[in-house]
Amino acid sequence: MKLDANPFAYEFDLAHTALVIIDMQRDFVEPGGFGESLGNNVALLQAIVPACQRVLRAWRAAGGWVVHTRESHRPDLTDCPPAKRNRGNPSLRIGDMGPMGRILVAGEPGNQIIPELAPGPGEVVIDKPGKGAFYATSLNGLLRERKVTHLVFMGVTTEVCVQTSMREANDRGYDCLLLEDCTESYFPQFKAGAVEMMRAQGAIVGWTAASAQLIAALAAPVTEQR
Ligand code: TIU
Repeated sequence: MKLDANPFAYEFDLAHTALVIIDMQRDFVEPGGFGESLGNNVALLQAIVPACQRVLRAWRAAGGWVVHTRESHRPDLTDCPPAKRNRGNPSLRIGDMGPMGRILVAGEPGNQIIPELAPGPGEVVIDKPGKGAFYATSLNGLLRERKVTHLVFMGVTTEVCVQTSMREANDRGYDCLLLEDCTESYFPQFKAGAVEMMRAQGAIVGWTAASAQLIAALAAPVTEQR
C-alpha cells in the first residue's frame, strides 16, 4: 500500500505493519490523572479521539494488527526512578491516590486505555515504565516474531512518548509513519515542532500524514495499489 505523506510517499505491506497507539489512557486524556497533575489542560488531547477511532476502525477492518501502550508503573514503584516521581513537584506524584486511583499505576482505573479505543481481541497491550515503547518492554521481540518492518503511530503526547517511541523504532530499523491529526500535545507548538523535526531531512525519523490518507489507502482495491 502507498499513501501521500510528508516528505514523500509512504509505502507499507499491511501484513508486516503494526498500528501502534501510544498511551491513550485516562491518566493523560481525562481530568484527575497524571497529565492534569502535571498542570496540563487535558481537553486538548480529547479532541483527537474521533480521528483515532476512525483509523482504528479502518485498520481493523483491513485486517491490520494493533499494539497499544500504557505508561504504567508497578504498584511497588520499583520501576519508577525517584527522579521521575519527584520531578516538577507535581500536585499528585506517581503512585499517589487520585480521583481515578493511584496515579500512573498498573491496574488502576486511571491507567486504563480510554473506552473509545479499548483494545480488541488479538491486539497487544504493552505496559511501559518509560517514555519510549521499547525501553524495558517486550515490544521489539514481539514485532520481530511477527516480521513487522513498518510502524504507524498515533497517540499522546507528540513530543514526549510518541516522539521517543518513534525515535527508538527508527534506531531499530522500522519505517515509521506518524498520523498528524491522531496525535496531540498539551503544548500545540511542541506538537508542530515535533512533527516538523521528525519528517525533516528526508524523513530522518519518519513520515507524517493526515489520517484520511491512510484510510483512503486501506479502502483502495488491492489491484489499484500495485
Ligand atoms: N507529560 C507528557 O506530555 N507526557 C507524558 O508524561 N507521557 C506521555 O507522553 N505518554
